[in-house]
Amino acid sequence: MRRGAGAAVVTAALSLSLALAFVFGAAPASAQQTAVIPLPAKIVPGNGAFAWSAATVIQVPRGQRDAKAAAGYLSDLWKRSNGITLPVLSYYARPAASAIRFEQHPGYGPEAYRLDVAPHRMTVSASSAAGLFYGAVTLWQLLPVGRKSGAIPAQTIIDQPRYSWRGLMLDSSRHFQSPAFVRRMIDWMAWHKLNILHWHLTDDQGWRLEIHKYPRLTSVGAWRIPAAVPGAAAPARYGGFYTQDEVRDIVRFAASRHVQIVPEIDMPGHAQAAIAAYPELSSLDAKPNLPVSNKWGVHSHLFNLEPSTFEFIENVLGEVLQLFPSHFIHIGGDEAVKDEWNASAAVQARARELDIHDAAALQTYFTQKIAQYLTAHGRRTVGWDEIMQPGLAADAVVMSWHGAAGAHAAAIRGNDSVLAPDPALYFDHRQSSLPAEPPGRLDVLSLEDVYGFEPHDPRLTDAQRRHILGVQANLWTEHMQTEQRVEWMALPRAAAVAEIGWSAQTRSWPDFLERLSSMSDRYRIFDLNYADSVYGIQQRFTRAADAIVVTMSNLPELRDAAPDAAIRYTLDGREPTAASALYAQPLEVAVGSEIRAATFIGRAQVSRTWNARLDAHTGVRRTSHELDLCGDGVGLLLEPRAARTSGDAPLAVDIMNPCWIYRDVDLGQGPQIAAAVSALPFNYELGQDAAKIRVGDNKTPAGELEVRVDGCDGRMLGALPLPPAVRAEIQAKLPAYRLPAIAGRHDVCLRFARPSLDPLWALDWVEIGT
Ligand code: TNX
Repeated sequence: MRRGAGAAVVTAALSLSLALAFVFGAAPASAQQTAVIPLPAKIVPGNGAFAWSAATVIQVPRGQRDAKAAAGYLSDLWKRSNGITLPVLSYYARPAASAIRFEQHPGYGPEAYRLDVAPHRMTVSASSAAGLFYGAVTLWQLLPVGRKSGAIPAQTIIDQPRYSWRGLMLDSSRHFQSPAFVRRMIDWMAWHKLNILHWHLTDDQGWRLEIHKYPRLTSVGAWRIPAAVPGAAAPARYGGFYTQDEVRDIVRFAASRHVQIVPEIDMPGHAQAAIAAYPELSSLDAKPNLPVSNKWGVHSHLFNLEPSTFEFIENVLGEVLQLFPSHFIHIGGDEAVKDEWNASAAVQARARELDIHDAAALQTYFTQKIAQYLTAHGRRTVGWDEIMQPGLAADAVVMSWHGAAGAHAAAIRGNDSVLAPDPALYFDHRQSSLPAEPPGRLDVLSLEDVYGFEPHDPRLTDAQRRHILGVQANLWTEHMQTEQRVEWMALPRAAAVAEIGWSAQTRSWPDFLERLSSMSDRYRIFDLNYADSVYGIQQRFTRAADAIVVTMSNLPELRDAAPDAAIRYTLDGREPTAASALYAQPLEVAVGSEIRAATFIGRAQVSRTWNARLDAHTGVRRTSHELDLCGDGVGLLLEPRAARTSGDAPLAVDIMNPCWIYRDVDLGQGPQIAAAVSALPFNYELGQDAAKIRVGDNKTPAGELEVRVDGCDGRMLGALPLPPAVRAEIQAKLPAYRLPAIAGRHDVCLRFARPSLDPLWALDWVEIGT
């Protein structure tokens, strides 16, 4: 498997490679005092320090199983991060000069704990197993990783979470992750004190949970043929599912990490994979023979309302309840467009029988029936905010994704709710505008943006506010083809969610960023493919006579928080170090040079190394990342199937309007234009919106790349005909073309005129030169 965005990014113009191994110095001293994420509620400094080494022992009172479990967890983490095994001993076994104690006492809140660090002794006290566990997590974070001994400043930490729901949603339908990956995710969630894994197991593109009673759900529903451009050979089938044994194993592991898994079986929409397996579930009167979908977006297929379908769903949920002991069961409810229900004679007949007069009320009926089943089995229903309709059961939980409004409306009407708003906590957005980001939604959701999300709405009364259970970020995986990419999209943004969900309302971005450096050490030790975007380097190249001018900068969110962050670089092919040249102003370098750069804070390298070889194309050739998009329809970062001359960076494209602007080009000499393009499958369900996409305005059979000035409907300077899509799957370089000379500098618009929606064309790079 390819490494996601940590992979090499190679362009003809530049070869960018993110070195996977990089040397880091120590984190700043102040951050090491209490570099805990999420920030504890209260820290009281003490006198002296606790000295620890391989001679330190962990002690638990005899018979306290929860204390022993937390102690064992700490010992295990410590072994993994520092390579030393601290024995877990019974309390009074032997006096120790350096002892860590876990003690269970009454009087603490459900997840609360207290940690006393004193010379010779550290003590974790809590009432619950979770509290003891979180005490262990905090204690572990006080230890710098990789060391064999050290001292922790004396202090008392008194801590408890702000919210009881601190979640991440993992979409295993759009792309499948291995059981090992899911366990690994639960493992790192635990050391962020994240306690809910909402597991999105079914959707139009795949049913991922083995159900014994309905084997076709996985033998058929777990597999799809991925989309390809028209005429291309069909790709190999894609899919996978979790066996019930695997699920039980994951659930057991999650319990040991105090993570509750909330499974989601989406209904009545997002049901195409199930309907592909069992067409009788469909709302179409003529039962369809549907494939498992290979498209993204909102699909039209809904479950019908026959008693046999409810029986099917209840049988499925019966097995789900056996597997998942969670209080909460998520039944989706989102994006159920009612066209099929409105068009179906059978559904309409049912509606008349039930005396229900509109389709929205039918969904309410649907939700209520399922919620009653879950209530009868002692569980609470969770659904996306579309379930919030009159008559919703009082104990149902509303998960708000249409911004935060749904959660607040739910709280006002007395339903518990979870904030999982789009876009604020939607981790399918890229986290910076740097070309190193993997595919995803184009709008940037930076670490700082996530950190700045505030769940509290001051308009709520105290009683209403208690209905806000917490926060959750969602990892929708349409564009996360690999596990490494899921990790990149999740980390470190999950650390910000942890802090929003656990810590008090006051937050400081510079302080968080400082503490994150210690967390990043942990990510590295555990070999997690976390994003270092916040420390990334923006580069720009321009031509100056025979030389290339290289301009570099850190992102504003880093400059504001860490004014001492600096870019260091080399031009001799060596790795940059804390002693390398400090970047202070644009560099003029010769064609053929190689530049390597990284961000440093003090002596510590905080970004991966970025590297580019500058050649004749540098500063002339621009990739889709260096151009502007013409509009803001649905911006995505997409990855064509084939290798390209611009390397692996995904292409920035607005699927509603594949059109780019190259700003400020000198057209005085009638320059040559050359471009490389890629054909992508157009696999989006857009409903009515598809009609808004301009197609059919092509003049040659496969369409052309139009070159215009004075706006995208302005004067046409030329049109580069496209090859058949199948060839462009391997990237097509369009023949060079000389533009007419027009005086002055112009914004050049590049847009695709095409015969049909599929394929979608994307501009890989364009070069306008003499
Ligand atoms: C909307 S959020 C969806 C998902 C998509 C997501 C992409 C929600 C309840 N539905 O099906 O994956 O947007 O960002």
